[in-house]
Amino acid sequence: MNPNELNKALSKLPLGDIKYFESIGSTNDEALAWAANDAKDLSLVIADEQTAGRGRLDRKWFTPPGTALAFSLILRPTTDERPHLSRIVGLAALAVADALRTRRLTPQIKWPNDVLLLGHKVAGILVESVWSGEDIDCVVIGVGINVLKGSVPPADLLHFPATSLEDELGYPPDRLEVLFDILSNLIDMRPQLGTEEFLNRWGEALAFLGEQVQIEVGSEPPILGQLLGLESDGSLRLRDGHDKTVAVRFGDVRLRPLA
Ligand code: BT5
Repeated sequence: MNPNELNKALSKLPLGDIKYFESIGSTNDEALAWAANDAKDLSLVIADEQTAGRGRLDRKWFTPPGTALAFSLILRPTTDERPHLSRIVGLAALAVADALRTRRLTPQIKWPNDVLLLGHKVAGILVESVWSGEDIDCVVIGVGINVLKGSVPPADLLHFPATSLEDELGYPPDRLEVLFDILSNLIDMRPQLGTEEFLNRWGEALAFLGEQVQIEVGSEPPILGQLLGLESDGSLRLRDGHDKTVAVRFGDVRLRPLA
């Protein structure tokens, strides 16, 4: 990825500052440190390669050089956004999903933080916060997308099947165009974060809607139930085996279809 081309490709977006790295440990780590310092709203950290990319609970995220998108966007939430920060992961997932839809793909969001194409993971999102006392000062939205075939990790390293945009499209898409579309979607959708319409769009994009799923929460026995949709804060709503509606919050959760 060429930093001049990157700046040019993003010049029409109202971003803060941009930091580009040919290789970095994790863009989220860099963005969290920058956010705790003086980063402006909508500042971006992006890398061609990550050597210590992270998923949730310090699981590894693979970003080999020259093949993927790995970036972290810093948001300084407005007063209106503050009550809805648990929806930010949905904002990022919908921004990715919409960018794939414009390429005639059919993405689905595997709650809480994955984007799937035909049941295969093509993108993962990691939202982290910088706190100032009791309040969230900044939110860092980390996004990893498998763009070219070479970004897909070997199957034996995965718990869930993975794919790339190139595999699904049949041609290699331009990484910078995909990046532009995602950021532009996210910025456009941001003012709707607290609306019912946003929640409905997010809910409609969920994978396994109406299906039986299994959710593992930490080391507790799995919850089995029918996936009904989202609660207002973005928690997942299920109907369990006793016909009771239960809400599953974000955290140490893994969702799987009951195949
Ligand atoms: C995620 O976690 O899916 C969130 C990934 C976020 C990555 C971005 S890249 C930019 C920013 N900087 C960072 O350091 N992170 C963010 P989780 O749901 O915990 O899934 C992690 C699991 O996905 C791993 O345990 C692997 O099984 C699998 N995995 C790792 N790399 C993958 C890849 N490239 N494609 C598909 N699956 C992958």
